[in-house]
Amino acid sequence: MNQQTAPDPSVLQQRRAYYERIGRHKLAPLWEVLHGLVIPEPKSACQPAIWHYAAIRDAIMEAGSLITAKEAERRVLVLENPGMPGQSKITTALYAGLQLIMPGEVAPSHRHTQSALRFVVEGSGAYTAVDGEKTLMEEGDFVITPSWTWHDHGNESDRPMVWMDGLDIPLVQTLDCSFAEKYPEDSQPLSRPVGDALARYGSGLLPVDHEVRTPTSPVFNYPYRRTREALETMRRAEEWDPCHGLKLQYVNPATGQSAMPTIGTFMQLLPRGFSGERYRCSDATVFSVVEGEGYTLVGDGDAAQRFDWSKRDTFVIPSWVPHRHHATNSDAVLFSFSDRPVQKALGLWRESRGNR
Ligand code: GTQ
Repeated sequence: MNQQTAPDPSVLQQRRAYYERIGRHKLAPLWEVLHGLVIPEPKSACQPAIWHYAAIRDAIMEAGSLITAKEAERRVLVLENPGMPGQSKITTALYAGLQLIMPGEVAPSHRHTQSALRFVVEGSGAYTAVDGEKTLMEEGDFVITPSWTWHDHGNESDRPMVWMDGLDIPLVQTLDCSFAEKYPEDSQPLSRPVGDALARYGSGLLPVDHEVRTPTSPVFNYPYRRTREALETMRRAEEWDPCHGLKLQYVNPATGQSAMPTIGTFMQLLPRGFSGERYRCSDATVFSVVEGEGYTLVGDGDAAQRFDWSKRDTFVIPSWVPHRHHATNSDAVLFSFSDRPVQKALGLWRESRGNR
């Protein structure tokens, strides 16, 4: 761009007076803000951050004695991005939280236009019911609550369960299309047996007359057991991606698209000793550590931060921030989610590898 000389003070004064006059007509000069609006590359308020599970587990459990799941409706500690405090955002477009359900509790049924994912962090055997079907949840399972479906959660096991919620709350807020309502009872009636959706849609088969009516996957629990087995079998080919190790995306089997329309979900295996190459992408990404330990270098040079992580930790990498994953003493498995499907649908998504 051309170098410009600063205008003289009287001109600046005339402009200010002009801005004030046009302000009365609900007008504002673009040239004062243009360079902050149309920027050469993403510069987000979202900051890199990590939540070590060992450091926050007590606080999560304490919520269990301060408020019931029923009173809270959803007893969740929001994972607040430190760059956007008070906004209930983990990235600019997405929300995340850690939800606790104690044995015997029910989080009452409701529905909303926001889509939700659950990623089970600790515990075994609690359930989510979605649209008349219950699914029992195990660590590492990825469970979907599609937009506008009734859902309630309960724990009939004898141990607390904690899962990470990921929702497109900020995105829906930006678009002003939030609708929500409560079900008249705590629990919705069940109309299908446990496991029905997975059998019907998640076995490489579809009912012969299946029609795609919504963009969300009809499979609403992707069990970790199957995902882990896929990674374990695939690793034998020794085809490691230099940045991602071995990375799979969850898909809607009826469309081949992302399992959820607004949130992309992924699972990756980093073999022991893996040292990833530099990578960045325009979708800010939330990671949950399922197995193993390692670290991620976030940023470049002197400004780089090192996030050491282990099982159950959560960390977030903002849009376009370069990072490298490392697995140290064991294989590591990382679940992640982002707004990638939205960016892709709009032709906006970018990534870059190596030193670009
Ligand atoms: O389980 O429906 O973390 O509606 C935030 C909003 C969970 C839920 C959250 C919600 C839910």
